[in-house]
Amino acid sequence: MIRIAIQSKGRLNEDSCLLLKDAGISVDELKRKFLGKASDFPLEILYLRDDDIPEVVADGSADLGIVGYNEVAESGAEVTILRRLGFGTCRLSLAVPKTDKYDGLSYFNGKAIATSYPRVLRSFLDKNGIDASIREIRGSVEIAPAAGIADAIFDIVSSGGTLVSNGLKEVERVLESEAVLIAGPSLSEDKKPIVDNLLFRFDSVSDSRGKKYILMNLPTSSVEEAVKILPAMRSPTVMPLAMDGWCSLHSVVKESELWDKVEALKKIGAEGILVLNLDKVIA
Ligand code: PRT
Ligand code: ZN
Repeated sequence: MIRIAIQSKGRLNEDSCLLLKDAGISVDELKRKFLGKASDFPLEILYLRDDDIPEVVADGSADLGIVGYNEVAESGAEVTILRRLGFGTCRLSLAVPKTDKYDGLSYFNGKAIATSYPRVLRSFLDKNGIDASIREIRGSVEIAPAAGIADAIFDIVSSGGTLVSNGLKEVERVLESEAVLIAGPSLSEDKKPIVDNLLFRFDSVSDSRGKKYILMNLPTSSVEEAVKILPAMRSPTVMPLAMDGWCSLHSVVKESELWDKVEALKKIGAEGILVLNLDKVIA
């Protein structure tokens, strides 16, 4: 049995639960309180505030955790990043009142910066030789300049909408973040195969995300061209059709490239193109 800590509510909860579900792990939602148990995998789920996850994993109370990289960096906890998970993307940035003239990092010398991420900010300022004071505040950091609490802020930015609506502008991107899967410094031998199995499942899920299965009929004479358009895991699968001179071609494409590829394939004679959802890619 292994234990994974995930956010109990908040921005990462839904995607963390979806990742487990897509990996074929069912958790009884009704029993979801503090500690849940998967019915079909040797896994316990510990639901916590995100701030607590790095420490709990570092001290071995949980074997794994799913948390924003920003929290890992701020905690300084001794954990290993096993995977970047591709959701919860955001950045930690410095922002200043939009009417201020900003001409580089020296702007911050002698200024007060409000943040919930003092450790990451301190290390960035020290590295750049900037002498600024840090006002640690929890929540609503973006109102600090207007409220006269600080001159600037250092906070999470995603779309940037919050900064704009508070009369601020982003001037330095300091740390890029996304949800990460973390592990503690020591994992007992009996738990390793379970973690490996879980990683294998997570990798299959992330390989299939954003991809589509595509199949079509194609004149045999166009196969060579089609292979150039559709480089699949090895190469597309080509199967003969009953009609002479035609074949059926199957492949996997990134959703973001789908329409460009479809257009190119139509130009070389592809017909009856079917695009299907891809459930899993098993390496
Ligand atoms: O209760 P708990 O302590 O568990 O949750 P929390 O309130 O501390 O964190 P939560 O749920 O807000 O965020 C969890 C994680 O999601 C963060 O640690 C980040 O890794 C990630 N994440 C991704 C974000 C955002 N995007 C985000 N936009 N966390 C916060 N925000 C905030 C941001 O601070 C800003 O004030 O959302 C606001 C809107 O952002 P804009 O730029 O889109 O306007
Ligand atoms: Zn939090």
